[in-house]
Amino acid sequence: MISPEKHNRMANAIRFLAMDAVEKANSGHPGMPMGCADVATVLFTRYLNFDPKNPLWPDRDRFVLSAGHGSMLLYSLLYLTGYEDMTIEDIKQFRQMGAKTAGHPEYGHATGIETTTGPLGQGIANAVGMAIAEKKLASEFGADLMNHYTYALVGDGCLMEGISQEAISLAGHLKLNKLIVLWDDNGISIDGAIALADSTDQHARFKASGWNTLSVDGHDPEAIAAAIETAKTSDKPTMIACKTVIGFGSPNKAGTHKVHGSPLGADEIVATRKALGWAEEAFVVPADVLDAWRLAGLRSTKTRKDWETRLAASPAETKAEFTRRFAGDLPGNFATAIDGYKKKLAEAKPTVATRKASEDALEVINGVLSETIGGSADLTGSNNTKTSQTKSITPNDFSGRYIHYGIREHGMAAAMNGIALHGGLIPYSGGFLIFSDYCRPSIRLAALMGIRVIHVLTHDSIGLGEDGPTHQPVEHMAALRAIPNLMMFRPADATETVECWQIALEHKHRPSGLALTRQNLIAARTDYEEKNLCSFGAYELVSASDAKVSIFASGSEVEIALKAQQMLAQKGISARVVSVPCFELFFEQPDAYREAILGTSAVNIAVEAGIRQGWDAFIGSDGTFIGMKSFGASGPYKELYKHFGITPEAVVAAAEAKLG
Ligand SMILES: Cc1ncc(C[n+]2csc(CCOP(=O)(O)OP(=O)(O)O)c2C)c(N)n1
Repeated sequence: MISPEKHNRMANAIRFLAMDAVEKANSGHPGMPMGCADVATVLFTRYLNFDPKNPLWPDRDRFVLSAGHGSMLLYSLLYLTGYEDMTIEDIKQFRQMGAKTAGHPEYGHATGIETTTGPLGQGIANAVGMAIAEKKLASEFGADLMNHYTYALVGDGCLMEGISQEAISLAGHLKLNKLIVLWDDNGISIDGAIALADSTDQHARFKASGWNTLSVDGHDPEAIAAAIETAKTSDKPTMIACKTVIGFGSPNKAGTHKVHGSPLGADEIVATRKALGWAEEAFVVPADVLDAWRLAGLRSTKTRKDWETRLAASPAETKAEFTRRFAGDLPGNFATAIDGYKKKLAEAKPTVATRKASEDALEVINGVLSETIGGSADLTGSNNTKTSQTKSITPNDFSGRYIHYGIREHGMAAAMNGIALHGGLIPYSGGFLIFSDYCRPSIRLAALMGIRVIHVLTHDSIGLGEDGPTHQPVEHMAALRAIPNLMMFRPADATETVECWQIALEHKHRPSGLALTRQNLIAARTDYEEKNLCSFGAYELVSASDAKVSIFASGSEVEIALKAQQMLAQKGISARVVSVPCFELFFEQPDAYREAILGTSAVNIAVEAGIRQGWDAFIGSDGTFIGMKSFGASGPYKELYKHFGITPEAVVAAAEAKLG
C-alpha cells in the first residue's frame, strides 16, 4: 500500500523530471506529464504488469502513450521503474541528436516504448490492434500463455482525430474488454480551451460505439484505482475520463495552454518546486522516492516467472510454436512450400489477375504460416484476401484468422501496426490502392518503426475500368515509393506475385504493399527459377546482347512491354525487357548489378499506368515514359489503355521515333 504522501512524491518525481528535461532541452511538452503524473503513478505502481528486467516478456501488459507529445511521462516512468536502457543521462539528453529520448517516443529507441507516437490518434488505434492480438492469441494458446491488458493514455487531440472513431468503433464492435483507455480530460490543447473547437460528449460517443465509460478526478489516486478495477471487470472496452489539470503544480501556468508545449521557464520552475515542496536539484530523485519506484518495477517479477513456468510446462510443440511466433521467425517449411508452388506455376502458366494470383499464393502461405491474420476494409471479394484457412473473427469467437475491419482503412492500418508490434502474428490487409491515401499516416509509421505489416492494394490503375477516376490510382505508386523503408511491389504475373509475398513475409523489419490488378494478365515468367528474381527489385525478363532499346515496366504494363519487344523484333529492332516489381529493392542492389540492369541501350522507355515520378532513375531525364499525366476516366479498361496511349504500339512508335 502506497500512502498518499508517498504517492504524491512519486508522482512529483515524474513532474520534475519532465519539467527539468524540457527546460534543459529548451523544447518539449511539460504540461501533459505534469497533469497525468497521478494517473500514470497509479497505473504503474498498482496495475500494469511489466518487468523492466525482462521488458519483452510476451504476456506483459501493453502501455501506449497515445498523446506522444507527453513523451517525458514515458521516459520518466521507464527510468524510475528501472529499465536498464533508460538512465538519468538519457533523460538529460532529452531531444538531443542520437538520444533514445527523442521528441516523441520512438519504437526501438528503448524497451518499454511499445510504439512510435506523436501523430495524434495513432496510438489509440495501435492499442486496439494490440488488444485484438491479445484476444486472438489467447484464443489460440489459452489464457495460461496470453492474458494481459492493453492500456492507452490519450489526450483530447487523439480523440478529436478521425482515426480515433474508426479505432473506437472497431474495438467496441469486437468487445475488446481488456482494452482500457485513460483519457487525459484536461480541457486544453494548443490553441487554448478545447471548447474553442469541440463540444463532443465523449461519454455518449464512446457508449454509442459499444464502450463502457467512467469518470474520475485524475488527481485522486484511490478514485483512479477504483476506476481501473471496475474497468477490468467489464465485458466491453472501457474509457476512463480522468479530469486533470494540465501542468499540475505550476502556480502560474497550470490549467492553461501556456504549459502545453513550452518550457516553464526558470522562475516558474522555482515556484513549482516551492509549491510542491520539492527541494532537489534538477534530475535528482530523492533516494526514498527512487527506491519506491524501483520496487514498483519489481512488482510483476513473480507474475512473469509464473508465466515462464507455465510456458516451460506447455507441450513441446506449443512452446516451440509460441516461441517461434514471438521471435518473428518463419517456419522451416515456408521456403519449400513457396518453391513447390512456383514450380506448379511454371507448369500452368496461368493467365490471371494478380489479385487472384495473390489469393492463390495466400492459400499456400496461410497453409504453412499459422501466424498470418488477414482482413479487408469491406472489400473481401475484391481484394481476394480470404482463404480456406481464414475463418472470420467475430466479437465472441476469436479462433478465426480474418478481420472484417469495416470501411475503416486508417483504423485498419493502425490496428495492423498494433498487431505487428504486439508480436506473435503477421497482419495483412485488403483495400483499394487508391485508398492507400486513407492509410498513409499509419503506413508511414510502420515504415518508420520497421515492422512487418503487409497491405494488399488491389485495383491498381486505370485497368480497373468502369469505376472511373475516383477509383483509379495515378500518383499512388510514386507516393508510396516515396516512403523510406516501405517495399512497394507491383508484380507482373502469378509467379512474381508469390515471389513478392515471399519477400514481404521474409522481411521482419519492413512493411510492404502489393499493388495488384483487377484485370487478367498473361504469365510473364514461363520458366521455373529457383531464385526469387523479384528480390532484386528489377531483373531482365527478355535479354538481348545488342539491344538498341531497353523497355522497363512494372505490373500489368510488363505485358505491354513484352508485346512491344516482339513487335520491335519483327521490325528488326532488338529490344530487352526489364521487369521492375520493386523500386526500393532495386536501389539497394550493388552498383554493378544496377548498371547491368539499366544497360547501355540508346533508347530507354518505361511503361507504367501511373505518373512518371521516380522512373527517371531507370530511363534518365531523356528517356521516354509511357504512362499517365492526368486522372483516369470511366470506361472499359481496354478502351482506357488506348485512350491514354499506354499500348505496345505506342512503345514501338516511341522507340522508332527515338532511333530516328
Ligand atoms: C495528427 C496531429 N496533428 C497535430 C499535431 C500537433 N499537436 C501536438 S499536441 C497537439 C494538441 C493536443 O492537445 P491535447 O491532446 O489536449 O494535449 P494536451 O494539451 O492536453 O497536452 C497538437 C495539435 C500532432 N502531433 N498530430
